Amino acid sequence: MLKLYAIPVSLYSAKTRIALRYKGLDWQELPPPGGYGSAEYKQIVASGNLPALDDDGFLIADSEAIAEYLDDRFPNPPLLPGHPQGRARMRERSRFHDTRLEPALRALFGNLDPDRRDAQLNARQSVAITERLGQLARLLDAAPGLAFGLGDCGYPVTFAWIDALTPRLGLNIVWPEAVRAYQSRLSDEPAVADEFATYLPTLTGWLDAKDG
Ligand SMILES: N[C@@H](CCC(=O)N[C@@H](CS)C(=O)NCC(=O)O)C(=O)O
Repeated sequence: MLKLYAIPVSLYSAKTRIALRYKGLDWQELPPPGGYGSAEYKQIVASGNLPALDDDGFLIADSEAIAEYLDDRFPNPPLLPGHPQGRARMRERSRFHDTRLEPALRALFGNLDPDRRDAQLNARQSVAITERLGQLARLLDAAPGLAFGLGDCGYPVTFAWIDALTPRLGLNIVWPEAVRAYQSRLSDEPAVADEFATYLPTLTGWLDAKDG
């Protein structure tokens, strides 16, 4: 059986679970021995980060590499369209998530500790996230009608984090209508709904515990 090194609240672990669920695959989830970033886990995964997939001894890290591997290994249902431009658009969408939108959210993680909240960081990242959401609206507009795929697996999770942090940190984020509509379409996708049935309560509980 596939093994996934992951932890429940990890954003990229949830992205990967959405890809696994979309493919209808079963997997066994394992916490990283010693915790992520630990010397023990780095014996298994050089970079020490999550998620990582073990397919019968073949070990691969990075959610994007994992999703593309799963698509090659288990082609149906596909995570990438058949035509070159559709495939390129899906990859563009996915990389925009991983390298642009999610890092703008992640910059706020230092503010999760209520004793160390930096109001200027909240204001700066509200602007940065708003700008990225505006750019995403343009990307979506350039690629209408793509079926659910690789490029969509990370967004529902990052959107959920932005929504959860907005009242907690007092963020001021402007959501383009097209991005809210995209979020709503994604939440109707069964792989996303299945993941969210456990992920959203986990995320809320984790953030509540941080808030004390
Ligand atoms: N680009 C990587 C990012 C993965 C990532 O940042 N994972 C976080 C958990 S959500 C992590 O392992 N952080 C600890 C670290 O990077 O050492 C991917 O897509 O898998």
